[in-house]
Amino acid sequence: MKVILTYGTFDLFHVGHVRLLERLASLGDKLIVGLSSDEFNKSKGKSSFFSYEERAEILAACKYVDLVIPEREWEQKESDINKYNVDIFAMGDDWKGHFDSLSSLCQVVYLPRTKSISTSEIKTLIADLKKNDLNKVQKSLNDAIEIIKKLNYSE
Ligand code: C2G
Repeated sequence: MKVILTYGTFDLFHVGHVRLLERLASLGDKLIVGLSSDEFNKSKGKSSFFSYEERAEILAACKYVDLVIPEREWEQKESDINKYNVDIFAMGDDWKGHFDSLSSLCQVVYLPRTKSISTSEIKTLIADLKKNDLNKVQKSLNDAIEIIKKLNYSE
């Protein structure tokens, strides 16, 4: 039984996450995901849209994931690797080099990220959409006010 372990926030679950998990699952027989808790996210300078419970439910529903465990601190990786008899620790390559010290415990693998999608980009796109919509509403209101003014003056 070859066990794979990875960690992440996995907020606003998207194809970048799915494609990573699919590739990780193909490396072995069991894929364990250490999911960042809301508190740990704060220490990473992140605030996720979905709560830990919601993100865990979404991950658990992914066919590539066999077990979801909480990631509460950076230092838990070694004990998790020993506890779950992990053969491969793997992350997207934005983390390349960060976890090489774990290679004394198991194989460490960094896989290419999926380009042109990220949770932060999705959040930015949504914020821009909201801003554009607000501008359109504001313009419609201003146009309506102008029409009302003209109607009042013409009476
Ligand atoms: N990822 C990817 N392609 C993307 C976006 C993310 O392959 N387009 C990968 C990341 O490289 C990471 C995983 O998906 O391996 C989860 O990404 P995040 O949720 O952003 O995780 P992160 O905040 O990097 O947390 O202890 C490790 C940290 O908890 C990792």
